[in-house]
Amino acid sequence: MASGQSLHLYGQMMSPFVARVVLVAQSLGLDLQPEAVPGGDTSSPEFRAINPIGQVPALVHDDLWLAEGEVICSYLRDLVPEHDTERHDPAVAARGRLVARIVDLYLMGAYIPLIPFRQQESPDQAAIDKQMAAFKDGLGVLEAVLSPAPFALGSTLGHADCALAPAIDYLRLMMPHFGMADLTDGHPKLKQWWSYAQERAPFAPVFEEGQAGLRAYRVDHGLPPLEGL
Ligand SMILES: N[C@@H](CCC(=O)N[C@@H](CS)C(=O)NCC(=O)O)C(=O)O
Repeated sequence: MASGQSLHLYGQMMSPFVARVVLVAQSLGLDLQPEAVPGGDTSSPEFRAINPIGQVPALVHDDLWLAEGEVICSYLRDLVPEHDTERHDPAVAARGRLVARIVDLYLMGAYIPLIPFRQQESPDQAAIDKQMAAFKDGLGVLEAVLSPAPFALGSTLGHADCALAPAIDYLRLMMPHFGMADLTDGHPKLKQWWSYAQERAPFAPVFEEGQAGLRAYRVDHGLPPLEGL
């Protein structure tokens, strides 16, 4: 399979889960650009028919539909195994998936319950503190796993970078609201990796597109501007 022509990825680049799939596809030589969600909304019947979970990303490839960013990334890697540079070494491949899982379960997983508090005038501070403690634990675990040189786990771009970069770019904009001004403070390996990744290809164009989408979304929804966006 040489091109991504019969593949359809649904979602927006402002979602770090979607941006991950785009970065993985690029690293595999697949040109996969996200398309607008059918029916205009993740709750539409048209989209639910593709992905009953009702979240982006979703992938359609002929008769197959898939959901969940990590599952989609694994599918793409299996589609073009000859382009998957991590496949030859099970330990390297597994470490990349471990970073992705830390991102999903312990960073994004700790952040997502915080989202409703952003709009509340008197949010439950104890509940926020609990999620923040979990988030900080997640950052600590990530720090233990990273070995930047200059990519997240060594000298070549890997799955870990594709999962981590969009999530860190998103979370660095969101966490100041909860009192965490800089995610990299106290995390020297994350800081080293981020200082390399933040302005370089293939990440920077993906960040730019995601940030433009997030700006537009916030304007459309009457949300206040975010520092750094
Ligand atoms: N577990 C999912 C999480 C995906 C997710 O949270 N997607 C969000 C956008 S970042 C979403 O689709 N939310 C519902 C919506 O936007 O309507 C994955 O790993 O792909």
